[in-house]
Amino acid sequence: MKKILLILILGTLLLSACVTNDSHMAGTDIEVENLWARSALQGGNGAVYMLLQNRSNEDDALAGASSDVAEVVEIHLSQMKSDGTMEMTKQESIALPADGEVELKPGGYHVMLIGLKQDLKAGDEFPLTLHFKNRVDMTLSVPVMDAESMGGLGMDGHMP
Ligand SMILES: [Cu+2]
Repeated sequence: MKKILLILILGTLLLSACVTNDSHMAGTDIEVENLWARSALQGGNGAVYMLLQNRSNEDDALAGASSDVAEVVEIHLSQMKSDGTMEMTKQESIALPADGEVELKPGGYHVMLIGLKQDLKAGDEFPLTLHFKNRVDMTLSVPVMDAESMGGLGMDGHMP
């Protein structure tokens, strides 16, 4: 009888360990580094950049973002066209492969802030929420920096 009880207790412990592990897997294993937004003026557009790292063994995707500082928030990709000009296209999502990373940076992927409701001045921070395909939302505090100090690019705030 004692033996059966022990097995039951062990079984319960193992089960709860698994459940805890699962909820961790689905929630907190995306890491964000090099997060910043370019400084921009109210009424204009801004852009947010970051390094997204998927520390799990499951594929995921950045499926969108939202922020109170802009009328519309979209995921964009900038690409150099064959004629040498930059073209920006809206993306439905950005793939985040298992154990992989993707960098949002000037001249590539970025989160576009369209129709800013306030100035974004160097030194400010503002909240941005990321939406993932397979995970809960993640809200970040984005530091604003002068584009010049981060390597130039862009006079009008819409040049990513
Ligand atoms: Cu853009």
